[in-house]
Amino acid sequence: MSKEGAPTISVDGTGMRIAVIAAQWHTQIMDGLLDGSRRALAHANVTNVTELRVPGSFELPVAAAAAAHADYDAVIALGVVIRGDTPHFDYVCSGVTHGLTDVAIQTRVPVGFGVLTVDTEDQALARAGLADSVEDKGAEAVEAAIATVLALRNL
Ligand code: DLZ
Repeated sequence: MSKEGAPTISVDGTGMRIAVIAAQWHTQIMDGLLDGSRRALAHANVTNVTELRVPGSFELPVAAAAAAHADYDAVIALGVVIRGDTPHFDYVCSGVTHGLTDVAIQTRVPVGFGVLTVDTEDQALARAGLADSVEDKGAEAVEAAIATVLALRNL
């Protein structure tokens, strides 16, 4: 998946209460994703933000579920999973992807999917919102979640 075809999303999240759940593996990349999410939240005028750290990406869904049940308007999930030599990568990616999807559907609280699932560290660095990155997936996850909160209000 590349940035080709991605929309330009401009959102106003004034008054929203948002939880950012971030894993801790791959520190430099995670710091980039977190900073990107903070920039996007500030840009969208969101001041009521709770940041929560969990050990790995596999733990993101349970924390996202707890946040969704704690009356947050949206949850942003941030993580980095880099392929290794064993099938573990596939299980973690599957668990976090299906888990976060379930949380959003079951609770109807939008979940921004800022989890990088990549083959190499370089691919993750390119998407981490760092000075040399070409993409900012932490910010994109925030923008998508806020846009979805606003969209659901029209139903
Ligand atoms: C075990 C593991 C491995 C091998 N790789 C990653 C990774 O690249 N990114 C990540 O966020 N977490 C990884 N983990 C940890 C799992 O997500 C989880 O924290 C552990 O399996 C404990 O439940």
